Amino acid sequence: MRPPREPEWITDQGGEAFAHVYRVDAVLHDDRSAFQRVRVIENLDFGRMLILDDAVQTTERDEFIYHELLAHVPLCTHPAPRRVLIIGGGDGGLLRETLRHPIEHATMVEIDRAVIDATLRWIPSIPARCYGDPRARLLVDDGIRFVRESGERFDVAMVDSTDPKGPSLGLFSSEFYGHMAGLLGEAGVLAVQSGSPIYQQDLIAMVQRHMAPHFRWVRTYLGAVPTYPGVFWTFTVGSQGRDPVGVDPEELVERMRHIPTRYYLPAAHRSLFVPPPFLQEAMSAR
Ligand code: AG3
Repeated sequence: MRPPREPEWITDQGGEAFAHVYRVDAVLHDDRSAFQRVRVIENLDFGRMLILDDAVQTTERDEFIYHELLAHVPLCTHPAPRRVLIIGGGDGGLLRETLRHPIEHATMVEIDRAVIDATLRWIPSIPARCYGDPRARLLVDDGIRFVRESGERFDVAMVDSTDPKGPSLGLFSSEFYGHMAGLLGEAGVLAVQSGSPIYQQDLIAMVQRHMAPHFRWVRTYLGAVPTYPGVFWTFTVGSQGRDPVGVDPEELVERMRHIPTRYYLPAAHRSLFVPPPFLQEAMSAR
């Protein structure tokens, strides 16, 4: 009789000396694209998980938290968004949430087709039917180049990127935010994932510094994503018109009336921007 196989675990490293680990209960997909290793695994607690290199991107069970926060905060900050741009976001979760608003069109520019295909095949509940929506346009292309060269205009843009390494590093640069501001109108809003307030405080400070010259308001907000190292996660929004913190709560309720959510709450919108003091201190110490 053969001894039972040792279970494999995936290690998503946060800081120098801590990580989240996930048991691999089944490997559904494991491939290398031109950009990264793309895996979909099954895990008893979180369901199907999309992993790029060794970083958990999203899981069946908690994807709604990240995607609701990255979509609804900027979309509700703009008074009447019609044209939306998504950079990255290959799993489709952000596009799905975006299309729940009464917008005219959303363009998603993802560099790695392998991510789109793997999620569509193995975790179809995340993209749902977003690519079939006549308002959606999908481009497999370099988002940095698109933002620099397309010349198209948008009301709201979001950057759903991986960790700031390799090809995604340019998505955190001042130059990129400057080009982005050029595509957005007077009331334009940009939201990005800006990393962990536990082990990436320098990144948050850098994003704020790089956005500041190009946007009237720059605000960082907080969410709890159980499957990212350290759980606490940040997003940063740059806005030309309205202050994201100041949007009237009654308007938020009205705008979200037909968009039921499981994490984002109009009544809690403002408090997303108020981190607990220990995090506030850590972030502003930079
Ligand atoms: N984007 C990844 C956020 C960074 C996660 N980092 C990590 N686990 N080390 C998420 C994409 C979801 N659409």
